[in-house]
Amino acid sequence: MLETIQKGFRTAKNRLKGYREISESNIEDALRDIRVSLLEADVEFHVVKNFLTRVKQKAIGELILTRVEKDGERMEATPGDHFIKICHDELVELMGPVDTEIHLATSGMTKIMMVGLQGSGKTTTTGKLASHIQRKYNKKCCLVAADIYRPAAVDQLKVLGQRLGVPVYHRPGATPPELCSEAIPFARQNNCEVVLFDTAGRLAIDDALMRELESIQARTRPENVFLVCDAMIGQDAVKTASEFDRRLDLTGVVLTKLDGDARGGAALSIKDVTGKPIKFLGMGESLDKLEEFRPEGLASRILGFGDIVGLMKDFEEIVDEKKAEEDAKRILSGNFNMTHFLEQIRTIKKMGSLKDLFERMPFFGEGLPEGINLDDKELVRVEAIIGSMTKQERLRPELIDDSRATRIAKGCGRKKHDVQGLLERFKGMRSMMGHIGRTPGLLGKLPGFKQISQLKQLQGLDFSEFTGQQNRGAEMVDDDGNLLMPGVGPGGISTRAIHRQATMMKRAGMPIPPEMQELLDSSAGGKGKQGAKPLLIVSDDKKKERRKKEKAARQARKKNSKKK
Ligand SMILES: Nc1nc2c(ncn2[C@@H]2O[C@H](COP(=O)(O)OP(=O)(O)OP(=O)(O)O)[C@@H](O)[C@H]2O)c(=O)[nH]1
Ligand SMILES: [Mg+2]
Repeated sequence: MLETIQKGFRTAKNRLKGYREISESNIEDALRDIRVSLLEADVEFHVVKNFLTRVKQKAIGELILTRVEKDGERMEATPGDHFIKICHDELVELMGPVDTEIHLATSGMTKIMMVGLQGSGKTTTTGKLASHIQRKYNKKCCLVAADIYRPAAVDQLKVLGQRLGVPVYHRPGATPPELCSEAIPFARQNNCEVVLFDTAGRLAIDDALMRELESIQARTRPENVFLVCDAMIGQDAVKTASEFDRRLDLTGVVLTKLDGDARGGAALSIKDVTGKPIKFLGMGESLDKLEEFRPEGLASRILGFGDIVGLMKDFEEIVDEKKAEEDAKRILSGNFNMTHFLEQIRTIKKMGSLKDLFERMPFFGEGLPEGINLDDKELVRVEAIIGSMTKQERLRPELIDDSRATRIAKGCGRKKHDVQGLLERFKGMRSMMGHIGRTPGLLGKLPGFKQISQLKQLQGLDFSEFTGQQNRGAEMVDDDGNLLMPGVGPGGISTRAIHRQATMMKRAGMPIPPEMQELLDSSAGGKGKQGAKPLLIVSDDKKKERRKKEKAARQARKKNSKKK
């Protein structure tokens, strides 16, 4: 999503390359790129105009700090960076502030009314929202099937209710306003604290149905009236929102189908035009694909800096913090086996698709490199391989020799070299983690675990330096399309990767563990050079070579001793 807008900002930033300051003349081209991309993305014209005026005002003539010292490290910012920061702040201002709370009734039942055009995603969102409320507020929900016009509508909601394990109210023959008010005592009897009304859709705004909604509102006095809007309809979404708001005084908007090829214009205009906040984003058809709307997050995504905050939230919700810390300790002690690895994979799987996950990381701000296929099936494959290992093999992967690898491969329907490839990657990762982990105090600073918020500090740094992914994306997958860990490939851990790690850690104010320093010292001179010598050689070729040499040496020794 949002590719059009992203491209505009990227081009604009590039236009400012090479300039030492932002001036009236050099900013014009950049602003034009943004204007075109915003209009193409269907952002409302006045919104675009005002946005650009504000950006321009802030950007010109402001003193730009290009160099700062932080913790002894010198950091540089270009006028392009500065410009993007201004755009980011303005985007946040345009879409914010954050307002994702559900208004809860001070006493008694909390009522939520869902309204919107036909097919916008009301019913699906009703289900998603119930699931969200049960998780976040720990309140039991009840759904009300108040769409009596579309034949399958009631069944659709009942299926959702069943899947969520929540009661669904409907009485054939009743009118929608009757259904909604009757549902309140029904919900109470079922020990529910929140009731959600799924109303009928309309093709266009029509008066009869609008009056029906007004009548439901008058009879039930809902604390929340949410308009569900399909983001794909662009500017029309904004018009619809204005009209619904005029009649029903909306609490907020849920934008759906932002996972599709929506151009994202609605997200930027709705708040500005209607004054009503976007509360949630629908990011897919399944029940877990609802995100709380955070302008910061969307602004970062639009600008291509990834959505670190969103990622952190996902981690926090899914990963049990205490357990994560234990995991981290174990991983970092190098005392990490295949069973733990499998658990990690399952956690990642719970967080959604790999592609989703990666797209939200800052390293891939400019989109995933072409040709990279982040295949979720890869996780399934890895799971299957580990699944056909014996318990002992999982605990001590070093036991897996050639014949065991053949057996495991048969068991999961993969090739022997798949099994071996996985083992190599696993070992590489384990030894790397072991090296890093032997320094106390470092633990919480590694991303992915308890203090993942540390990542935030790294925002704005050049991550490509750390991951080495820029223009080198192809290294992320091997010949068989397997996903590789950055810096730790089947060829071992590369010198460059260690140097990148060290640079990142220094910048983040982390101490460099002695083991790592040792590695760095021993590779001095190799830094950054093309074809630098890998430090830990684990590739098959090299291993063979080494074994050959060792064998030759052994034989020579034998010969010598025989001679004696
Ligand atoms: N990709 C994607 N599809 C969605 C999303 N939300 C809903 N859908 C799909 O959109 C279609 C319509 O969704 P519904 O929830 O039935 O829409 P509705 O507004 O209740 O439709 P009516 O009751 O007919 O007015 C379904 O196929 C949903 O699976 C979303 O966030 N992303
Ligand atoms: Mg519906």
